[in-house]
Amino acid sequence: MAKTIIVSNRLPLQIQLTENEIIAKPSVGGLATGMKSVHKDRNGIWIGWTGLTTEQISGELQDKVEQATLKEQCVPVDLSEHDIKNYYFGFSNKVLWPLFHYFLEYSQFNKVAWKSYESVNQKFADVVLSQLEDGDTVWVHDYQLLLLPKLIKQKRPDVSIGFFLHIPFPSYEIFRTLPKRKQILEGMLGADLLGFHTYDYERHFLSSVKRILYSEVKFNKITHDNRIVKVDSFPMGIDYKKYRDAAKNSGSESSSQKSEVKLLLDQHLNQSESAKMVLSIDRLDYTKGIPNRIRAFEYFLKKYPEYKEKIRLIMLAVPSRSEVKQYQKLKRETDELVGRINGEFSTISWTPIWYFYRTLPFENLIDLYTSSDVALITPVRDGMNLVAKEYVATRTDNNGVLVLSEMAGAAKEMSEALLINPFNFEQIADTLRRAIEMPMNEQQKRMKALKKRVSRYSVDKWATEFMQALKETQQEGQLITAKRLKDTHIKTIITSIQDSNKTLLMLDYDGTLVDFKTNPEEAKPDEKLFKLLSRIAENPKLDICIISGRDKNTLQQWFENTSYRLITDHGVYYRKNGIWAQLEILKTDWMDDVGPILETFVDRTPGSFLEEKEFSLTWHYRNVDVELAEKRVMEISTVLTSLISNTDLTFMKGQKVLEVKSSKINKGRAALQVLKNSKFDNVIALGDDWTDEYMFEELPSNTHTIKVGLNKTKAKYYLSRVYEVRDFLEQLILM
Ligand code: GDG
Repeated sequence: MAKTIIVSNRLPLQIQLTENEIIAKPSVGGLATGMKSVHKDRNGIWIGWTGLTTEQISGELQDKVEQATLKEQCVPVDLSEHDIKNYYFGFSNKVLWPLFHYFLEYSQFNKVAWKSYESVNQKFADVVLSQLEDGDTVWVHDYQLLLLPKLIKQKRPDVSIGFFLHIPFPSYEIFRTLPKRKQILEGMLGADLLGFHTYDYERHFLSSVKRILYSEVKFNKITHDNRIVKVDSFPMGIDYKKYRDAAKNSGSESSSQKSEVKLLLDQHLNQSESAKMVLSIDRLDYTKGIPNRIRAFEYFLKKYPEYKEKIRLIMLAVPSRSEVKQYQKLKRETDELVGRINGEFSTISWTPIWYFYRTLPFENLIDLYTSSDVALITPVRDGMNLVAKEYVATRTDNNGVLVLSEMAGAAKEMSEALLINPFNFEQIADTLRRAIEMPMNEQQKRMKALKKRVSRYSVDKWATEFMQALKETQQEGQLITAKRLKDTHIKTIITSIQDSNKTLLMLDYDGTLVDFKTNPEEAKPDEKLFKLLSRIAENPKLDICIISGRDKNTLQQWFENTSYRLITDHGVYYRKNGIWAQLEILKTDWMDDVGPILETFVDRTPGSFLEEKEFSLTWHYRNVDVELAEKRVMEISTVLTSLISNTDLTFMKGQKVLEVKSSKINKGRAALQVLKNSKFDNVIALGDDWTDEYMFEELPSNTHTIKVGLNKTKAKYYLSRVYEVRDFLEQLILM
């Protein structure tokens, strides 16, 4: 049975090593809960690191750990201390994490860490590939594994791969500073569906793809490597019922059952009618805006001194990545700030900030949520922020106020919260006051609306919707009307060659015989291609014809020493038996009228240029800012449409070019001219772009037409890449 393979840096397990036993217990984090329906209920497996390095579990222990994880439907990836130091701390947490959270100055690129990131992603790929069976689906998670989708896709193009990024995707202006930006984007684009928490992250990602890889992007679909990659936003939710039920139970405890934390909290709240509690919970991370929050709270106490002795900020900071220098610095800064403020404001009966630097058990977390009148969640940058949603879920009486940073992904969905800019202390202080003073009916109105959304879009729904979208992406991919060229079809083609007197093999050049290059001069034929073609040409039953939009001189130079037929300039010139002829008699006086108009666009569009070919004018825009180019292409199209109506001119949009030429020139007409009065009784035609569609359309219906790439086509078959074309051609030699 086909299964889903979930891949994340860490397995959702807590491994305990005792003297003679190893216990793997499922952990109960948000992701593990959300994936339950995909993982355990659907017989899936989860691949990731156990949290123990190779050095810690050498020898027999390793087998034991593996056995224990397998029992939980998990497969471990073995990582060494070196891997953790470099791949995890070095690249993931010292380069990607700060950069993706706009902490450009914290992002320190180094080669060793990058190499390790590459090699660990490969380790993950090896484990995934070893577990993959036909029909399986893979779902990769987060910034530690950005290269993994491509590594899997390269080996198994048939497998459907999803990827979800849990942190923000930064604006292009930030992302472009990453030395390995191209590799990172290409790695991600190995997936068929890419998910982000918000539309903004999706938008930033698409902008980087357009500007760095120059890939074609239409709405949320990217054409990359002859595949369609879909991008969408899926805001992650929480296990709403779990938090709601725990909050209900926490309210019904007798005082002897109450936890220590709860008793402490009660003590504060019972101090006076007006005693209020403001809560903040986060990992101790510089993205969470902890120092800013403390300073803003200090400012609040100064601006509104009437709240002294009444309001208390209770701050839970969970230890995190304490091996990294910036986290150590943040810890010192937080300790000092709390110390200074408590020193300055405390009275005998009141300390303004209760600060816990530790992880609390789940029940205590619930106690904090249920006892707090206000949740003050003010990250300077946060992918989503689940704490905000958990606070809402625990408000069983619909009271309480959520003050939330607009820099958290969650703010996009939680508009009924009081949204603040975490850098604006004035606004934070005033909003805190508003939250404390908010009338109960307003609190309840806002909280009800928040709860409705948080309960509806739970983490389970998030996972199910992602999987559903991935399935649809896969089905859309199958909508191409052409059939994939399989061995049985190749056999039929070979038989047709054997049964015919003479077969014409029409081959487009760029994108069919060689990969498309940004700089066209780099796409010269390689030695292997020359050999391949000359071996095919040895067969007396086959004639090769290269049909291309390239100019006569270039193709003549490249194929000077061959006897192939050549059709150049989209069908203007034809070489047969080494002699060139012009297939169409064409006028060029129109260029004097159209040229100056195109020049005005060149002047207004930095990076673009005009190429005057013998029979056409081509406006090139591959170096133009993508968005400006889109706008200009629309403008030029409008101008040209009215300019060339009632003429025999036409214009075509190609790969980052717009070409004006006579409508008499096209590969279809040219191909038919070659066939006219010819000895060919069988034709095979291959091409990748839409100019080849004319050829597929015009050639006789029994032609074996093969499209290269996954775009819509009139061809009967398709192959997805250039190397598959070469494999196919190899078989024509061996027949
Ligand atoms: C990343 C992104 C995105 C916290 N303290 C304790 C404790 N927690 C739990 C909370 C919550 C989770 O940890 C924290 O989740 P966040 O979403 O707030 O933040 P990150 O850890 O930074 O997560 C973030 C998330 O991925 C999901 O995509 O939302 O933006 O940065 O569930 O309850 N749990 C317990 N004790 C604690 O002391 N038991």
